[in-house]
Amino acid sequence: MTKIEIPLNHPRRISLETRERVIEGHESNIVATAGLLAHGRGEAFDYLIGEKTTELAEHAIRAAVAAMLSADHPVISVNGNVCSLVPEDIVKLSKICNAPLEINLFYYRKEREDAIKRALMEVGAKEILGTHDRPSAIIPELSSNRRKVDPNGIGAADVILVPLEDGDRTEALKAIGKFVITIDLNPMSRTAIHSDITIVDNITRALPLMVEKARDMKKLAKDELRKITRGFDNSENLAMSVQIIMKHLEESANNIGKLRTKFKAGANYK
Ligand code: PTJ
Repeated sequence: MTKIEIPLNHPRRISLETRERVIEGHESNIVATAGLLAHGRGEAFDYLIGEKTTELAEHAIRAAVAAMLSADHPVISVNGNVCSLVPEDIVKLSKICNAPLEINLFYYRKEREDAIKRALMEVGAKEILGTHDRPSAIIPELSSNRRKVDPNGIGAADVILVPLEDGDRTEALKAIGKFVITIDLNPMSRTAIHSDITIVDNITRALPLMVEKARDMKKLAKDELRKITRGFDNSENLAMSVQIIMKHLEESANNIGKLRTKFKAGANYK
């Protein structure tokens, strides 16, 4: 096991602990090797948005939770990264929204499916869809491993939460008429662009907020929930997310000199 001790006062402790969790997930077969790379890409975009949940993301979370609570058949798709980063919260959200969990892997291996199922069961999941022992249907628009779906899960769903998803599958889900919600730190990814609602935030911050919001909003009438979802504009959301990145980069460019006060630049050069 790789486990390293991260000092409590380390300025990047949360980020390093999260990275450790993904590495452990990889060692226990939950996370695909490509999942390590995907996580690194996520880290880079998190840096660019300022490593905090923006008001925009909170707005998207509200619209997403409203869509899940007012759906006839909501489903949550789980991959290796999602399972390693937020197992407890994904199970909680599934229970509050009556949205079954379906394992759907790009890099399928039976050991990975088993490890993910075990990890979700350990934190309270009662039933997991999409496993090899269940019936399967096919998304015709897709050629990858992810074309297989559970007929009682994604196959029958009207609203699907697909966090950290690849672009082809998102497009295929849209092509077969699903309402797609994603969580993706990259507002320019194909998944972000083709989804109906994109939460541009780190899944580790977004999921606990979704659980909290779902608890609050569960008491709202379906009409009211639908109004919230209909009022959301994803193109505007994504354009403003890119603006946030640009503003953050501009501020960083202006402040970089001020940050270099600890050591005089070039002082050790002989
Ligand atoms: O477990 P599997 O086999 O299904 O594979 C899962 C991965 C993630 C490897 C697979 O879906 C994949 O290759 O995804 P992509 O195409 O790399 O897309 C992942 C997206 O998630 C990228 O746009 C990343 O920026 C984003 N991302 C990564 N980590 C986070 C994230 N978004 C939110 N929170 C994160 N922690």
